[in-house]
Amino acid sequence: MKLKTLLATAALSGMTLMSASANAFFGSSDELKLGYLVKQPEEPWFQTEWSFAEKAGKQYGFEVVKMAVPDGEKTLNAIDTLAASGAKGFVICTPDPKLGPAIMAKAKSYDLKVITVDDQFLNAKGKPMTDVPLVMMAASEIGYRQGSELYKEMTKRGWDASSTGVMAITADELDTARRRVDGSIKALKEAGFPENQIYRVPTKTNDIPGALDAANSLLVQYPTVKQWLIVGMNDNTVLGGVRATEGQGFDATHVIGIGINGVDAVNELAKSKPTGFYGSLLPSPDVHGFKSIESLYKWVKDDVEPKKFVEVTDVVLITRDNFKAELEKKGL
Ligand code: FCA
Repeated sequence: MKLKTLLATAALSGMTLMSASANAFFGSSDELKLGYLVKQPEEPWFQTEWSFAEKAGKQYGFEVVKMAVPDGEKTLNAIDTLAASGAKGFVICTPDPKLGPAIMAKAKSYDLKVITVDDQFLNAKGKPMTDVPLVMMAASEIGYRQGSELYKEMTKRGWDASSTGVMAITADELDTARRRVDGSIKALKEAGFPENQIYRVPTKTNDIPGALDAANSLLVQYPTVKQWLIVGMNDNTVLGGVRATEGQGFDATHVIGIGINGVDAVNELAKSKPTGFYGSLLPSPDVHGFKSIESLYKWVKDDVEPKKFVEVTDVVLITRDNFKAELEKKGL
């Protein structure tokens, strides 16, 4: 074979190989592709959103390209990859709300449609980008419920409020987190919990290790507190707080933690013995996953403008007693 022919053949087979593997990754080329990008794929919350997005994909006949975007660089690269695969848009829970303008600029450059889920974008001035469609939980209300349930359980246990402290692990730079924690504290105050025994501590990272560090630094400051109520924006934050109390010798009867997300608390609630993690508020990751990508699909396919703001309000308290039944009811 002449060198020229050899090279041409090699180049051709290389190309076929490439497109074959691209198809294996992105699915067949004629099916509509929509991305679903999440900041923390390790959280069952986001895995649940993914699986319900896929359910929508099966129902309507589109492919969901699931991508993990733990930081800004990965997010922008993911958008390039999506565009190259021929996708027409994506749903995203951003790793940082301040990336909003950069994400939108890149998406626009490829003519991709964007729907945000859970965490709202912020513009350069730090203000919410209300023009980008958003599906999220009713943060203040669900937080308020957390505070009410904590107070209710404390009363049920007959604790003396004067020797009880509230450990509120905060993440104020994330608007949904700030609203949940503020809602929770509001409920506790309104129920009559002494305001000067509510202690706030910021977490550096939104995971168990970050919350554990924050909680430890708070616990050493208040050695006389006998019982703790734990407030935080999600299950992992509250779990970090509970682990810290355990490390300081508090047992399950002296701690009440109530998380938010529900699906991230299943292993904890299934433990053979109760822990300080009393329960969790289960919102609707199924609805978030399904609705967000369904409206993206209708936008891309039929040009139906999505609603700018969809607030999901359903929430149920799951504890060791009812978590299996409640999760089953939602098909989780
Ligand atoms: C934020 C939190 C997640 C989840 C979601 C609804 O993104 O980080 O754990 O609670 O809101």
